Amino acid sequence: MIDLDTYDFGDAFPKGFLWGGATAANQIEGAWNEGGRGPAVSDYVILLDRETCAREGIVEGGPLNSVTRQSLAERKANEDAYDFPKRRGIDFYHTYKDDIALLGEMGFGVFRMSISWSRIFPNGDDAQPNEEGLAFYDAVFDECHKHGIEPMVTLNHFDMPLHLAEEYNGFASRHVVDAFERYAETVFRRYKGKVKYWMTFNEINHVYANPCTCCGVIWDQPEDGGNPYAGRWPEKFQVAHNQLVASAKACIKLHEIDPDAYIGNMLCRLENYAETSKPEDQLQVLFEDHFNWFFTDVQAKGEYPYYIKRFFRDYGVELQMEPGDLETLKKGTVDYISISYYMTYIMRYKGKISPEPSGKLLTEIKNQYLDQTEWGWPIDPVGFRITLNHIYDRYHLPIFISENGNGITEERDENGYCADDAHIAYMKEHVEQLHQALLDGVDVFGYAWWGPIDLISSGTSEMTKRYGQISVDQDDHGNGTGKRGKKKSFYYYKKLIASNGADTSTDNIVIE
Ligand code: BGP
Repeated sequence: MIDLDTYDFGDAFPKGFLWGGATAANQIEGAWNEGGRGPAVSDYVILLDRETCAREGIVEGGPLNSVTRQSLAERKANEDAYDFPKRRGIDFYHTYKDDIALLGEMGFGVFRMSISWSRIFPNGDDAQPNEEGLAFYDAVFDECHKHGIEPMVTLNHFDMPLHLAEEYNGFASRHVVDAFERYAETVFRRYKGKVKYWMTFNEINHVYANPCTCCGVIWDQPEDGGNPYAGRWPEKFQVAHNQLVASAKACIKLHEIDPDAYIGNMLCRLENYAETSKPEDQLQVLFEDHFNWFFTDVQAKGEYPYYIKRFFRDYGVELQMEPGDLETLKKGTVDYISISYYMTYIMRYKGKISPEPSGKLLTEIKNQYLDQTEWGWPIDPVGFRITLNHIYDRYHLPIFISENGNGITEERDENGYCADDAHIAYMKEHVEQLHQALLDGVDVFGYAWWGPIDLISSGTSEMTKRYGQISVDQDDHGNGTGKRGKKKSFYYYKKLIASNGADTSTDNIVIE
């Protein structure tokens, strides 16, 4: 990782800074029933395009990308009646060579991706791993290295073998912790020397809002049709505990198997502002911060933080621990901190400790000083610098930006080109603030744009919400040639990377 002592604090980023992009298996691979892969929960998640959402009154911020016991049974019984976009992804399983070549052309030094657990163990807990699945990732990693790209691998990015979800309720069960440890050990041994950077669970804090997507927990749909994930704090924190133990076990294993590799956490960082200067609003910010930091506090410091105990008391959380859990958490800490950063939030005092809003994708209170994306996500580059300082101040560990970006709608020409100036503006402003954070002394060693190639949205399974520098000719329903194209942002990011972050100007972009 980067040694900030050698950084000259000039216009460019530190030498060796990792520029790149991030994806997830369930959003790109497709080939859901090929190569010996077993079914995953995400294979039963349906398209929620704008029309459907408007018709059914569905708003972002709820558990969009999940299933309940009832909806899963209904979808399994009537497979033909539904569109399951994550089954097709963008066909990366077959196109990875060309896709990685395009990433290489942009000058990527890092490609964050995830392994599909059910491609390695089709049921999640099989006696033997699936050799075809293991060989696929060998080929992907080799292809990355061919183009000078370091693969960075998330062990679990919103991914759960269906069998483990249906039979064991995902991370609600210790059986799944054991299965995860074996899966992690299998891939660590196989890819030793090929993969230097790992991370355990994507946006682990989403257990608050959506334990299904994040942890493979399938609950019953309440009879009143309400949100199955509202409240239920004792169960959610038990799932979180199991997942934190699983994360720590993976860290311990990697350090045993490959001492030259690094492993990090991955937190959806929610940076909060108080609505007013009222101390109570600021107190709410403190509460919300605690609930967000909680996961990273355990993963980086190796113990439960003091503040969570009050919450456990107030909400009747009594964790079931197994002997050795606390020692495992202590020993299995992460080597670096990784976050996704998309936006900031505004907090108003609610009269009691209440983490309910955390994990929601949209704030209830709009920030009048910020523009928003078409999906209503506030755009806050300065908040990015603030959050990086907060993280470094708290942990003093190297930081990797796992995700940052904006989803937009676009019109492409027949070559797949479009002038996606909104992506460029978002990147420019965030990279400039990231540079400021480096000048502040924050140790950041890499930046991954979310979705450098258009992919299936995590929240709604749309293709319409595009993040990529590389376009994909595919619509929400899977129509299109799948052909890749280069957008204006492709040339912008290429130029930015070539200058190691020094050239963020938008007026000298060369379209080749
Ligand atoms: C993060 C997820 C990603 C990704 C991103 C954008 O929460 O880690 O998987 O998809 O958000 O969200 P969306 O795809 O819903 O626009």
